[in-house]
Amino acid sequence: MELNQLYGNLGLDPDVLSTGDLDVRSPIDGAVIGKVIQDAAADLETRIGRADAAFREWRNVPAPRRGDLVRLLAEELRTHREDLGRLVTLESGKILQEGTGEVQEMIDICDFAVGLSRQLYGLTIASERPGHRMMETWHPLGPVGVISAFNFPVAVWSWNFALAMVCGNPVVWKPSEKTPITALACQALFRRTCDRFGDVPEGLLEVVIGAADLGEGLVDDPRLRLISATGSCRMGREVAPRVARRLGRTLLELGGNNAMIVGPSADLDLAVRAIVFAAVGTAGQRCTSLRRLIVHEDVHEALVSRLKAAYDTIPIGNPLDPEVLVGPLIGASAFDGMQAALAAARDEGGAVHGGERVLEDRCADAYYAKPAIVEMPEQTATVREETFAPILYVMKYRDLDDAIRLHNDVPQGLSSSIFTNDLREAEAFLSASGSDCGIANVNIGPSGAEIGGAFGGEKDTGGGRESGSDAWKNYMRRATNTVNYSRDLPLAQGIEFELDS
Ligand code: UN1
Repeated sequence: MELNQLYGNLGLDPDVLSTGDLDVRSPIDGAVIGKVIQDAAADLETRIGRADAAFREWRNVPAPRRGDLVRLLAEELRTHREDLGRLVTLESGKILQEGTGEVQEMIDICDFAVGLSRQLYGLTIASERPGHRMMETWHPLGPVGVISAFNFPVAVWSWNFALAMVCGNPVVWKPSEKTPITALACQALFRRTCDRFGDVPEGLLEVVIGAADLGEGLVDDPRLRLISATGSCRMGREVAPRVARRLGRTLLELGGNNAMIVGPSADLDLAVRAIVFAAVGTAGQRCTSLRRLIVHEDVHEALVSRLKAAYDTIPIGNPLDPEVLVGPLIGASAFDGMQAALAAARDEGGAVHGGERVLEDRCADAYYAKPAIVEMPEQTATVREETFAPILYVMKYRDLDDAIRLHNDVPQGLSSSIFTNDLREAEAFLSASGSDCGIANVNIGPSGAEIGGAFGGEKDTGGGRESGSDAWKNYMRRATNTVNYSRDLPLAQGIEFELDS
């Protein structure tokens, strides 16, 4: 399909996309697919101001009515699932299945949010005072700043946006500089949604395009009551104290170093499929990608040789080709980071299988790499770091307690899994002394979570939870209300405070 036609379908003006000062390159071949206009600091002020003004109106719209707007957005997304999925592939390089999968994830969270718009429940709590009622009310929090990463350019934003909308909060969104066009497409689809809905304040969604300094502008602005940021642990370490300084809230979704333990009773056929999808899917550029494999010594050899054979036949290439399973890395620095990690792992005694650049002759300006398996003698410094590339470190264990210790002995705590048919092992892994991650699975890989659960992780992953379950509470403020319907004024804690009159 012609690029301009694709843009047109999504409501983007191709002329506007050719006049900007930021070149957007597709990782597929390095070609420029658009020139977008970057915001200046003054634009940021206007945008946050608009979101703040919109908040004053939107917070008073009943939540189910707010949900209706999200329902219409989901309709728009259903209509444009294929086109937006294709744009995700062009801009981020993930295969088309995953590009459209990401749009499906947006539709799913919108549907979830529509239901939620009638379920923003508070508790009623027994009061210790006679003739009193105590309850909790959840109110809209305020405008939310969302900072998103290139690897899930639209889904992670939508987790935040759909919930923020029904919770009554406008969003100011700073997408990755590498994927601004998908953000502008979401904005265009939302604009259409608003036109159909009628009577919505301007400023419910403001998109800010530009470099890190604009992100800092969001982080420091006290009008943005919540900053929801997805990215590296390094980024989180900068964002968290800055937001804390102004006593704002953060929701951080940072790095993962996700592992799988494979026990002696594991179904290896299933395990191989799960491992390959989790380790090489999205070219290893998911925060939930499988990076460490901890295998029982009885099945180690069989599993590793099957994995190597599978890796040797994985189709790598243009992610628009339906046969391809591994697309390009996002760019040169991702490839360099991968090579540096492999070199370091080699120095630490690792045996590297794969990892080299491929298709360089056909795509000199794109970075395709063969996914790597690295057999490690132990969990070295390199293994403990997250490298955003398809590298799978494999280690051996004998005793499950040791495997769990190794599993948890990394700074990050996002996602994890165990393959076992032994109930005791599975339950031990899920127990309080098992995996220390925010996501712990049995007999499925660590990636590809559904939207219904809370998504996020512990330790250096930042502690935030977004998407399903009760993650909506992040986007609201809780008021505890006590109502006295008696003719007395009893005080809590039985305090007597009588005036002489
Ligand atoms: C991310 O990589 O930032 O669980 C999010 C998954 C996806 C989301 C990943 N649903 O792999």
